[in-house]
Amino acid sequence: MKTPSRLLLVGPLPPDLARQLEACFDCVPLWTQPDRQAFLQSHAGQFVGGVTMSRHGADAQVLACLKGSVLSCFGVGFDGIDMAAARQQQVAVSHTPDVLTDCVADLGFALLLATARQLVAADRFVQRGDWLRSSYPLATRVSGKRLGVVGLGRIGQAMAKRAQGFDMPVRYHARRPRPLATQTFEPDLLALAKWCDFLVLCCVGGLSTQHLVNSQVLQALGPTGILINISRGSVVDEAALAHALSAGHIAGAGLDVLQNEPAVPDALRHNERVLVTPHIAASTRETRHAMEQLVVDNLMSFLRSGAVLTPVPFSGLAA
Ligand code: 8YV
Repeated sequence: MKTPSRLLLVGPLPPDLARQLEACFDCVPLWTQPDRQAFLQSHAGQFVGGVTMSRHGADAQVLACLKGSVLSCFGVGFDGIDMAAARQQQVAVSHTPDVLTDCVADLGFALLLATARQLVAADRFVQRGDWLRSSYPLATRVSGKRLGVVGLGRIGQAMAKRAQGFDMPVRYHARRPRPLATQTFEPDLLALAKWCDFLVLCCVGGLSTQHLVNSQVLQALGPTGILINISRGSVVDEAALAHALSAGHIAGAGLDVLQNEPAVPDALRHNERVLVTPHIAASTRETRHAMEQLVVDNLMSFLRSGAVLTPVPFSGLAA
């Protein structure tokens, strides 16, 4: 039987969000159950809804347990959520788009600037006292260079908007052209990589984009090209990236996401031309707060009206 206030928490949540939910619901943590599968089966239909994060996702067992209710996800990425199962079980799935767009694009641009201008390595140079002995080597100009955007959704568009301020021509690759986009659509990713100086990944994760950036794309980007990834680690073939960097096929990479977070392959971690941040694109106090509020608002909206405010779309390349 459905308990009016029982809420399934798929994985640990940010403390402020957990506190907010605990004030309104009887929150049941899934990750502490000794037998996950047995728990989900025996509690099927007993929850008013569930909450997850992009990084926890939700598999078919969770969605079967939530049949006919709601799953509110903290994060815009839904590649970890089995959407086919959600459809089958008629679970309304929401995520947190829009509120994180600016911060993710800000970090994307920060990575782009920092990788091209070698900010971290330059700071280390000063800290080591090397400035007293020599000048820092020349870096790569950003202003006026060409930006290739993969996935022209909200975040891709926000990157393009920032690029305008740096006088950068922008082209984009997506599954299909965006009707209102002012930038040139490039249906061939290889051609885009060949054209641009910076290739920024803003697309969704999951099977549809797995290893989209492979050794051919990296070779096309070329020895002065820089790759920026603010989408999902799965979009890049990391072995191919490590090889491209060591062979000089590309100049550098700025990565906020990796395939097996928080593990970072040694070849990427110990490389001065690679800048890695620990998946922090949306991690500002202001954005996290807005995301938390949207998770709660989606849940409450579904419980009140049967519809969430920001439903997950069922297809598309852009996040
Ligand atoms: C989130 C993200 O903060 O929203 C997403 O999809 O990747 C991040 O920006 C994180 O996923 C929360 O789990």
